[in-house]
Amino acid sequence: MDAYSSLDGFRLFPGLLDAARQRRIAADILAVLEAAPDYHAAMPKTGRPMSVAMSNAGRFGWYSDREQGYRYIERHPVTDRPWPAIPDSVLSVWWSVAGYDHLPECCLINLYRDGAKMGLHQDRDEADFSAPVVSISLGDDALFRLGGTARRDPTRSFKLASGDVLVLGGAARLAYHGIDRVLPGTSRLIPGGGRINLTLRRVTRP
Ligand code: MD3
Ligand code: FE
Repeated sequence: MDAYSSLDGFRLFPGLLDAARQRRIAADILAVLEAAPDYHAAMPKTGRPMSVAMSNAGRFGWYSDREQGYRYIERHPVTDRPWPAIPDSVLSVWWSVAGYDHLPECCLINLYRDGAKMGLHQDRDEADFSAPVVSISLGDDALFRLGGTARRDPTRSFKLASGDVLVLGGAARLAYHGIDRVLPGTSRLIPGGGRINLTLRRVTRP
């Protein structure tokens, strides 16, 4: 399979998902959002809402609020119901690229609408960094920034398009990364426009 890599463990599969698979996954995720509506998580301490709206599928969902900060929770913060299951259309992507023998436990759904972006950060709220994170991009193109494992390391930018899949394992698992901006009107996949990114994660040690 064709993959770009620079940092050890960073693999980009441009256009891995064809249009039919993108539509299947988008429809399955819209159904998850019917059962588990998106919300704006808040920054720890300040309570400032993030511009990206979120929801989750799987046993654990990623969440943050002013009082308790970043964490995984087993119930939707508003409905108090368990998160919906991760759709098979999404799990099949994990099995084809993760190279990891256990199921993901969280599918974080990031919904980027009008001007939403995500600052440079590390993903370190999970108990096991030996599992990779798999990211699926759907809808509008995004400018993605990837750095190193220290905040001051140099960064480089990539465009992520609908159907692109990223695998972050090895050293890349703890790399700083963010979304500088989404390019509106570059895809018609998501009703109402915008971008959806799915990140599949292991939360606990198997
Ligand atoms: C590099 N999401 O949910 S996906 C996130 O497009 C997140 O919504 C972005 O960062 C988005 O935490 C970027 C690509 C990605 C995901 C996880 C990573 C890159 C990563 C974990 C480690 C290093
Ligand atoms: Fe992240």
